Amino acid sequence: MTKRALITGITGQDGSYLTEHLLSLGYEVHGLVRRVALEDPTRRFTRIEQVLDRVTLHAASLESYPSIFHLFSKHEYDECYHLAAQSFVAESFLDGFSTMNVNINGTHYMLAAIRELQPRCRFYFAGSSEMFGKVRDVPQREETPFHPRSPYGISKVAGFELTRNYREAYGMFALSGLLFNHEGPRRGFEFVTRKITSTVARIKAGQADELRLGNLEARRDWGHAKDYVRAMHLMLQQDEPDDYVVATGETHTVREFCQRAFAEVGLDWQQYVKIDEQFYRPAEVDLLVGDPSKARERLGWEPEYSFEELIREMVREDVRALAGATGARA
Ligand code: NAP
Ligand code: G4F
Repeated sequence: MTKRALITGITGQDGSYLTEHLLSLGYEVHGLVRRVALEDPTRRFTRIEQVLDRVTLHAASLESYPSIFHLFSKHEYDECYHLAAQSFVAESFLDGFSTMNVNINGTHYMLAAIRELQPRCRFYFAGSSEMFGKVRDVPQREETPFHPRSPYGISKVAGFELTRNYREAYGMFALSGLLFNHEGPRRGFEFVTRKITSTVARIKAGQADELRLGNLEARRDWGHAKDYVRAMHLMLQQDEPDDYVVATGETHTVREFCQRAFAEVGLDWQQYVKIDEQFYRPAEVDLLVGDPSKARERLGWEPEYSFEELIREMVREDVRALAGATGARA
């Protein structure tokens, strides 16, 4: 029988890759979108334009329980992937209140509506390595205590605890993926990897002459989003609900990402990167590196992309997109 999945955050990086993955597996895919997005499809659906004729979109507000309740009264879902969130850490320092509102209450509304209307629907919560924050173990594992360093990280700890509590209290198949940073050519331009690769492309094309960044010493465990959405799906196929770290097990500095991205187009990063205090955060997460042993052993999950391949693809796609936009030859 065809499975039906609901994805919140379908217009985002992960939502778009997950949609393609589930469609390739024969799923019927539905997505929750904001009403404003439905009114402005050419700008808001850029990541899912290639699958628009194969998905069903529903306008709903994550800030309203009645809206979410109504969504679950229209169709039965086998699986729900709750990816929608204010996902930019730096923004959460500027507006912690709206980050908390959407990320915590939105998750609670989803869980409460599923419990009320479709308790057999399997629920995935998009947890984050930001929950480990000021890390207590290296590498970070499922058992590593949380010490979030931003309103975003705090909101994800709350979402994780809500999800666990619905699982324990009401027997729901509800779990969290503790996903480390994952990127790709569809990454938002505000995140450091895409900021770097898109600016590298503009510098190479003569459209920019510098790249302004904050902390170059921060270390992240960067994987490819295409690999990580496969893990989300695998988690919901297990016999029992459980939480999983998804990571590559490698860590690199922002400096190293810069160096490699500029080298892809034959440039020396040191000639272009300038440090700008405005991009430092009030509290930084200095080091993230995950231990994906549990995902590897129980889900049979392995990442296919290396760090080098990730950077190569991102730079290549940004160079190509720019050449297409300007009519220049690639
Ligand atoms: P993203 O590209 O920023 O996408 C976020 C999605 O959430 C978009 O579809 C956005 O819709 C939607 N959204 C935001 N606020 C909303 C609201 N108030 N109402 C309805 N929808 C709203 O994020 P991503 O990288 O795909 O990440 C997906 C999830 O995984 C997020 O929960 C993120 O926190 C979490 N996560 C990401 C990473 C990572 O490295 N990428 C790692 C760990 C966890 P619009 O298009 O309308 O703005
Ligand atoms: O790319 P970032 O903004 O990602 P961050 O903060 O690690 O968060 C991402 O990954 C999380 C998983 O760990 C997700 F949960 C979250 O939703 C998001 O997807 O910043 C990465 C690092 C930080 O240490 C930051 O201080 O890069 C450093 N950085 C240095 N200069 C910069 C910049 N980050 C940004 N965005 N812009 C800069 O100019």
